[in-house]
Amino acid sequence: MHDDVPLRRRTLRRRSLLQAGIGGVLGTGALAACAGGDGPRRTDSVRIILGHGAAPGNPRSDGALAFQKLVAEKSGGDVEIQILGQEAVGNDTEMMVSVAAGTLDMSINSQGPFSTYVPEAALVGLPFLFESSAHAYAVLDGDIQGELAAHAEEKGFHVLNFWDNGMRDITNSKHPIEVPGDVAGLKIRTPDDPMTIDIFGQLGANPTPMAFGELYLALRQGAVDGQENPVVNIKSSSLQEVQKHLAVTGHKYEMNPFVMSTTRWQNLDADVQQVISEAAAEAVDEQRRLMTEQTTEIYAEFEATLEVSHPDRTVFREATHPVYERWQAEFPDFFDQITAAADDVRADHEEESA
Ligand code: TK8
Repeated sequence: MHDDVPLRRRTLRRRSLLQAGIGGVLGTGALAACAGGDGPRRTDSVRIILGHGAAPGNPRSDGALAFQKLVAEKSGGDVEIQILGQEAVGNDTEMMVSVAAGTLDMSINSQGPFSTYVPEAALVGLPFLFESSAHAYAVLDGDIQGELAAHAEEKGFHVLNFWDNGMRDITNSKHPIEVPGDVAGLKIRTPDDPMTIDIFGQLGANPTPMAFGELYLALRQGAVDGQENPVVNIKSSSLQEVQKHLAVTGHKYEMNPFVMSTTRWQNLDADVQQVISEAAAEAVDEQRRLMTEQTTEIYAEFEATLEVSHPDRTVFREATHPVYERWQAEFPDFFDQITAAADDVRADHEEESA
């Protein structure tokens, strides 16, 4: 029976039938096959819902589309990724809750909301830990990802990989930022991220956590003076329209954890898991490539359209040093691990360019 069907595709179909009983979202073909009791049919499918918070044209959004296409190709159309972007199924914090509960299959989420479950992840955003996104990839893709993924698994998240949310800069509507003292007194929106709140509190700002989707209006109405994000996110959500000053501080790096509900993951056939892992590995490369490309273009554009300052980072690093001390005291082992890894990669780069 079914000798004409390649093994891999046959397994995918059989497994999708099993999922009908576990609450997976299924195509009608599978239901018909169940009802008819005459075995798997061509129309059986596994459908997986992927939520994210980025705007169309953002590398995260385009990377999600690349992932969707790769999964379709690799599974011969048997596995379908349905994307719900731009906070359509909740903001980052809400999507993390849904993935943990298993009511949302996957999310390309953000570092802060992820750190609610895996507190160590916030340390990826230690101020001035990384000099560039490339520096961060070299550190994160090694043992650090494994370590954070192990913690995440206990909380109900299977980590596929870490996408790039970029190096973060500050925008505001009040005045140019040249020295740390210029940040003091500004009402700055932050993500739901304890590290960012700590950094901006240390600088004397009034950090105001808020969902990303509410940010444009809050800036336009003056509910907050400014915000901090990579220029790619600023541009794809048009925040430059409602901000006057950009300070290229590169004060912290963030990754976007690509997570799947552990129960949903474990209930997938090994073949489907492999398709998803491979597609995620290829999609992250594409997303990082788009980030690099867009970042350069957008900096050039903003130099012409915004009041741009390039503060001395050494001064900002010194001003935020107490943040290091606090997080080191709280997570001594992971602090040592990530700062040592960052130093090693920096030393390698310096050696190469010497
Ligand atoms: C959008 C957010 C955004 C993040 C933030 O989903 O909240 O500032 O940088 O990318 O994840």
